[in-house]
Amino acid sequence: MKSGFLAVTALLAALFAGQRAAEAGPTLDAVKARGQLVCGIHTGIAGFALPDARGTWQGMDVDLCRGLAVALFNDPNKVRFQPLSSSTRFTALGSGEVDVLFRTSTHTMLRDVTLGLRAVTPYFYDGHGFMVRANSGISKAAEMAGATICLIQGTTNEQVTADFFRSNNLQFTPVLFERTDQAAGALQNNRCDSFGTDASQLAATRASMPSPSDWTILSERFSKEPYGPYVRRGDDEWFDLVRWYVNALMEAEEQGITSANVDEMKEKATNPNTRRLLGVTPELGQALKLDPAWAANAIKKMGNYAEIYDRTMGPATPVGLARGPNELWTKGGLLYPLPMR
Ligand SMILES: N[C@@H](CCC(=O)N[C@@H](CS)C(=O)NCC(=O)O)C(=O)O
Repeated sequence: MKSGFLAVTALLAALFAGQRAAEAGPTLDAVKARGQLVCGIHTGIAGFALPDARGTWQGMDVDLCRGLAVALFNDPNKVRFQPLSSSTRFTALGSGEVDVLFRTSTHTMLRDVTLGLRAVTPYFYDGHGFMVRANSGISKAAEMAGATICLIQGTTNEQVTADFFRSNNLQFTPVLFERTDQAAGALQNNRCDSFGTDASQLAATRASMPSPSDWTILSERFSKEPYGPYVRRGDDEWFDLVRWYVNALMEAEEQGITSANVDEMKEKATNPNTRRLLGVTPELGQALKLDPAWAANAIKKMGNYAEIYDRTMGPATPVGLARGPNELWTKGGLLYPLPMR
């Protein structure tokens, strides 16, 4: 009887240890020991990740990486950016070349389940579209029978385009490229009739054309393309951190906390949700093994979700995208931050 009890206890202890091992993960410790985050980003697209005239990376994905560096180190410069093409991004993450991807990457089931990675949480909602010459006479994709379509290798857009043409019994010829600038160049040189990619990427590509008004983005959307950060599978601690960091930026917007008022809110807030988010009470930071001010610091240095969106791709920028589905749920959009308690 006694040995049976001991065996059960030993089994439970082993199971518990196994569970703890699964929860703890090497990434946070490695990032802390390195003193720097390594973030996989796009090779160059306005609005998400593009070097400015001084060579400094700008864009939403870039700012999300910088904000994560602030949550970790209270320093937006403690991040190294690793540009990755669509076809190499997931293997680069899997092999440990980067700690996280913030790289215009759609959260799909098969990527989430089969790549040894995890899509964390959506931070930008988009859909696949097509861009054509304004004088092409094409107003909908069904008019592109026999067209040559520029696509980027290793993207969801490859499959979405093939699905659309096949399901409509239309022929098309794909021309595949590794980088966006190559596809945009081929489009301008009439090597293809259309460029097929996410609408935000089309808007950014169009804005960077010598004569944007020569190009039309067809109004139809052919897929759901929710962008999520990706991390390696099996590292729950790091997954949690990335997930709740993204959530915190949306939660800050919902609570009206901005880079301009975060200090005052921290000092004066009586709302327990605000006090928890800003680390006046320390439980959220403790749960993530971070400083209690992790979210307050990120908001102060990089802004809440709205501030990041507006300065990188909002209507006042060359990309010029309205918030649309990327508004908070309280304003008719899809952003629904989870409760932070
Ligand atoms: N959301 C798509 C990818 C969207 C995207 O990033 N597409 C283009 C931009 S049009 C690209 O990959 N460009 C490659 C590059 O320039 O590195 C996916 O997850 O597969």
